Formats: sequence, C-alpha cells, structure tokens
Amino acid sequence: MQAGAQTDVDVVVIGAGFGGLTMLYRLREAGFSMQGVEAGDGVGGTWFWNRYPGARVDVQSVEYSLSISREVQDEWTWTELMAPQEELERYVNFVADRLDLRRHIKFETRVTAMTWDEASATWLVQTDKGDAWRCRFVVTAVGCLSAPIEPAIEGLHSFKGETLYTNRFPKGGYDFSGKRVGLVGTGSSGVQATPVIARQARHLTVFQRSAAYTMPAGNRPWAPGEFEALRENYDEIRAVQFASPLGAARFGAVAVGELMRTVPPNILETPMEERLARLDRDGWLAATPFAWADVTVDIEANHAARELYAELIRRQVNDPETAAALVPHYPMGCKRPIIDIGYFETFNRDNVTLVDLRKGAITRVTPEGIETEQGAFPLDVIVYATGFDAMTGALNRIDIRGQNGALMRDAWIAEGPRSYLGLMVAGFPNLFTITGPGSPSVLTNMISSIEQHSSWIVQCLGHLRTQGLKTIEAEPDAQEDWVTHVASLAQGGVRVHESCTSWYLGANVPGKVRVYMPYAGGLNVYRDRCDEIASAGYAGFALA
Ligand code: NA7
Repeated sequence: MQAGAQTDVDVVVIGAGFGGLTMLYRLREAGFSMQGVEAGDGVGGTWFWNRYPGARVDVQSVEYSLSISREVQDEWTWTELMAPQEELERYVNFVADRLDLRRHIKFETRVTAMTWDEASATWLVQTDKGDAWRCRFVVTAVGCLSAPIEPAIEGLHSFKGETLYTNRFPKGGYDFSGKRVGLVGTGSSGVQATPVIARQARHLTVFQRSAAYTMPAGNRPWAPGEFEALRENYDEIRAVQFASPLGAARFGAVAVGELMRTVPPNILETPMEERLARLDRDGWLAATPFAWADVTVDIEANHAARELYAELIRRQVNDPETAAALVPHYPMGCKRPIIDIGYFETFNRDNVTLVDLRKGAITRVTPEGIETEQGAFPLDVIVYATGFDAMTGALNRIDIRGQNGALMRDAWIAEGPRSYLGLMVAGFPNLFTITGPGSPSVLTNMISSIEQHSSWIVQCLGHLRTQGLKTIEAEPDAQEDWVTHVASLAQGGVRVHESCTSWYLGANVPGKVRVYMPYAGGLNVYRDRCDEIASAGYAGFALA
C-alpha cells in the first residue's frame, strides 16, 4: 500500500462471520491486501458456534442477508421467513465460496495479541498458532455475542453426565432421546432450545433465574412464489431496510417499521377494558413496547404492560404456579426481545418442569445433577444457555496494546468501553472495530450495521491512500463527546433502570462496570452522522 512500508499485508481482519467476510470482500474490491484470521474451523461466526436445537434468526431473511454482491443476492434462495441456524450456516458458506473469500482466511487460529508500533506506524498481530503479521490496519469483526461465559456454579465440572453449551454446541447435533435433561438459562438461546429439546427428551427441567419476554415468531415456509416475488423487489426492500432505525423493517413477523411510524397511546391513559380489548385483538403485540408510548420511559406504565403480558401467559399455561413463575420481574424492553416457536405451550407437557430459581437458587452441580435450595434434580445431560460477555468480551480477551504500550482492556474494564462512533478508540490508531460498543450494533439487524461499518471503513482507507496518509486516530475530545452522547440516548428509560439486568449494561457478568454500551439513536441517524463526519474530512479524527 504505502511505498516503503514494511508490512506483510495492508489489513488484518479478525473474524470470519458476516462482519469479517464483508470486510474482506470490500477490501479486495478496493485493491487492498489482507489477511483474515478465524478461531473456528469454518466461516459463520454466530451461526458457526450457536448450533443449539431451535437456533434461528429473529429478523426476516430477506433483510438478514447481504446486499454487497448482486450475485449472492440473486442466486440464494431462502426457504422460510426466518432462517434456522443450519440454513444460515449454509448461506455463509455459499457467500464465502461465491465471493472466493476462503483463501484469505487462516482458520483454527485465534488472535492473542496486537501491538502498535509508533515508529513504523504498523500493527503486529500475533496468534496462538505462532503467526505474526505486520500490517498497517486492523479491523476487528469479532462479534458482539461471541465471548461465552461459563456460569460460576460450584462443581460445574464434576457432573458425570454430558455437559453442553448452546454457544459451543456439537457440530453433528445431539440426540436427547430418552435422557433427563437440565437446561440452565432462559434468554434467547434457552427459549429457542426449550420446545425442541422437550420434544426429544425423556424429561426436561428448565432452570430459570430470570423469566423471558418472548412472543411467537410467526415463522413459516414461503407460500408458492412468495420468495421469488420478494427477490424481484429487492431494491425496494433494501431501501426501506436501510432507511429504518433498526436496519430492518421487520422483527419476527411483525412489521415494526410501519409500527414505528405511528405514535401509540399511553397505557396509563387507557382504561383497563380497552387494554384487554387490545390484547384480544392484537395478542402478544399488545404486550410489547411497540403498542404503548409510555412503556419504555415510565416504570409504572411498564408494570401495566407487564400485567397484560402476564395475562397472555395465563391464557397459554395451564398450571397457575408455572404461569406466575414465567412472568418476568424486570422491566419490559430493558433486555433484547425474544421470539419463540411454542415456548409457553411447552410448559403444558407432562415431561417438562420449570424450576423458578427465584424461589431457591442453584447451590451446586454434583456428579448426578443439579442441586438447588429447593431440592436435587438428577440428570443425564446439562445444557447451559448462560450467555456471553457481550460487546466488550471478545475484544478484552485480546492483548491490544496501543500508543505507549497501553492495554485497551485496562481502560475498558475500569470505566466501560470508550470509543468514537463505536468505530475507533483514542490511543489505538488504525484499528477499526466493526459493530463495536458505542455503535448501533445489537440494537439493529446486525447485517445492516456490518454493511454500514465495512463500507465506511473501506472508504476511509481509500481516502488515506489517495491522500498519501498513514494513520487515522480518534481524537480524545471527540471520543468523550461521543461516549457522553451514547449514554445520554439511553438515559431516563427502562434500559438503564436500576432493576434492569441486561447484557447491554454488562449486568450479566459479575463485576462488569455498568454502562449502556450500544448507540440507541437508530442506524439511519447514525449512518448520516458517520457520513457527515467523513465528508467533513473525518472530523474528530487525527489523520497523518
Ligand atoms: P442471555 O440472553 O444472556 O441469557 C442467558 C440466560 O442464562 C439468562 O436467562 C440468565 O439469567 C441465565 N443465567 C446466566 N448465568 C446463570 C446461572 N449461573 N444460573 C442460572 N441462570 C443463569 O444469552 P443467550 O445466549 O440466551 O442470548 C444472547 C443473545 O443472543 C440474545 O439476546 C439474542 O440477541 C441472541 P439472568 O437473566 O442473568 O438472570
């Protein structure tokens, strides 16, 4: 790239999920040399690791798909409204092959350290396999939900049956037939896995610490010709998708794009009989923040919406005690919403038991099963669906040393992540973070965010190249302003309410500093801001 620069490649890209693949493709199209690195032995990121039964995307596939290549878009056929993991993994592999990206990636290799060298203005990237690449730029595409956490339960490794993790599920799947299965965790992964495991297992015991806000996905196969008609209309679909705050016009089967264009009533100003009438008419949608304007800003309104949600659960679940236990105790809308296929009905099965850990916690895992304050549960298999060190975990697990040898995680662990636009970090020149903390990322369709970030980054690199510049770095003042702005967008609402224990806040990881990490202003607004900054000569960045 730069004459005389002692580099092996222009750019090292870490991760071969949708983010890494998109970045590699765009870099190659723009004429940069690059090296991809991936810990797994295949492409796919989230869809490579999370192979648990029932895993499925919550955005419709025509939107949860890449628009970067016309060929990819035109040649792939989705079979359902929302694709399951197997189909998504096939799709990612198709993308890697069709765009000939595999040859750029070193698989089964984990980046352990990256060190900035001020004198040569280069990064040295090192791996657990002994690789060392010197490059001008690094792009991390390491995922927001990719650093698994092992729950701190005494005796976890003493269990003599099978221990499985949803986020590292065996490649060939697992046959639960005839087994007594314990499932720990009822976030998205646990909720999706529950009905599928229940259909196979001899008995399923679900250990629930926090109940989930979940609603039916409304997934279905296409009607004849439906997908072909949509594919014909892709330009329009993409235009609507990219103009929306969520980077998707639909969440599950719900047209949230349209819903967000109208201002709903306040629940606290709506008489109870009207609330119930709405419940009868709209079902689960009536018990979401989309239905009421005050639910995300007023905790009393939130409790009122939760009452509607509880009513719907009572209508689904036969046993009153189980129905009551399935009602969440934290605010609606504070955690990422979940969509499911037959979750609540599953608790009407004879072979399923819900253990409400609020009535007595897990005390330890023994060789025979799980012990709680409510009694012991003998098991053959334990499945942990216990989540991730979200948004910062994957970055903090790498020794990233920037200017003056500063370790990035030191500041991030002490104060929470600090970043300008969620794209770059002051003191760490030439390092870009795809869907980093401080960007819309997990509040959006991830593929839309990935496409926006990778496009901005490659344009930025092109600008540096044409200007004969070697470095770009976030200015500390611009970063501080951005961090303050991101925090202000979440302030005052249920997302940061003291009773909210979301991974957006890091509240699921013991000791993690409580900071709301994603940018909540909408992907459309964010994109405009990024573009304005680029047009203004990369305002807030120092270029040299
Ligand atoms: P989540 O959403 O973080 O869910 C993890 C679940 O595991 C959640 O119910 C936790 O309860 C529970 N958990 C964690 N540790 C324990 C222990 N020690 N004992 C009992 N229960 C525990 O992870 P997912 O994989 O389901 O989903 C992550 C995202 O992926 C999701 O939001 C989608 O965007 C896709 P808690 O709530 O902490 O009380």
